[in-house]
Amino acid sequence: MSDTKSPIILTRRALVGSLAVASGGLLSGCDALNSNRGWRDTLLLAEKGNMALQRTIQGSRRRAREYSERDIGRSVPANGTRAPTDADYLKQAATGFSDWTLTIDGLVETPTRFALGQIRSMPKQTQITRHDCVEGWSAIGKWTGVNLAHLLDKVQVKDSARYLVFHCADTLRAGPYYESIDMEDARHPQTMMAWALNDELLPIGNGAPLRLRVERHLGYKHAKYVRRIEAVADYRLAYGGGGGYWEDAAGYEWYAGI
Ligand SMILES: Nc1nc2c(c(=O)[nH]1)N[C@H]1C(S)=C(S)[C@@H](COP(=O)(O)O)O[C@H]1N2
Ligand SMILES: [Mo]
Repeated sequence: MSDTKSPIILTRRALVGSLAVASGGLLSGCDALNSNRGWRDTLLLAEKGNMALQRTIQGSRRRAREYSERDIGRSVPANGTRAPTDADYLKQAATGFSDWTLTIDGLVETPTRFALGQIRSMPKQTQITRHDCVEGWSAIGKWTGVNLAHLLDKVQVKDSARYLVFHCADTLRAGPYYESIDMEDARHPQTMMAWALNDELLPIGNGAPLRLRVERHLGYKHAKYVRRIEAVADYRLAYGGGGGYWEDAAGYEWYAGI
C-alpha cells in the first residue's frame, strides 16, 4: 500500500481541476500574479484545516510516495524562475557555482557558511518523487542532496527557532523569492537540500546549485537557488508576512500539504 493519497488531496485536486476548466486557463499559475479573488478564496477555503488533518490523521512522519527508476519522466519542467537574471547569481553561474555558499543563521548556536563543495561531500540521500505544481502539472524526478536535519544539527538550531526561512537568489515581479517551513517539515526524513536531479548536477532551470525538496508539499514550497536559511521564531515577521513569495503575492496557503 504505497499510495498515500488522502481524501483531502482528491478533493483539492478535483476542485482545482474543475476550476481550471471552468475558468479557461485562469490557472496559468506560477508565472503570473494571480489576482482572481474567486479562485484564490476557493483554494484557501479548500485548504483550511488541511494542516491539522494531515498531522493528526496521517502522522507527522508520513513519507511522500517514492517511485521507481522506471517512473522517472524525461525531465522535470523548469517553472517559475527558469534563469535568474540577478547580477550576483549570473556571476556565480559563470564560474560553475564554484564560489557558491549556503549560509545558515538566525536562531542557531553556530551560524555557518557552507561551501557548495562541502555540501556535496556530505552524506547524500536520493529519492524519486513526484513534484506537483498548483498550475496543474506533475513530474517524477530523482533528487539527490543532503538531508536538511544533517545541516541543522551542524549549526545547532536553538529551541526558540520554530521555522526556517529560505532566501533565494532570484527576484521576481513582486520581489525576491523566499519560502518558509516549520521544524517538523524541516526535520522530516525526506526533506533535503538537493544538488542533483536525475543523476546530473541540478540544471539552472531546476534551481542550481541548491534547492529545497520538501516532499509532502506543493511545488511552490520547494525553494530554488537557495543561498541562505534563517532559523526564526515567527515567519510572519519576514518579507510580506505570508511565509513565501506566492503566499504574499497571490494568497497561496502557507501550509501546502499534499
Ligand atoms: N527561487 C525560486 N524557487 C521556486 C520558484 C521560483 O520562481 N523561484 N518557483 C516555485 C514553483 S511555483 C514551482 S512549481 C517549483 C518549480 O520547480 P522546477 O522548476 O524544478 O519544476 O519551484 C518553486 N520554487
Ligand atoms: Mo508551482
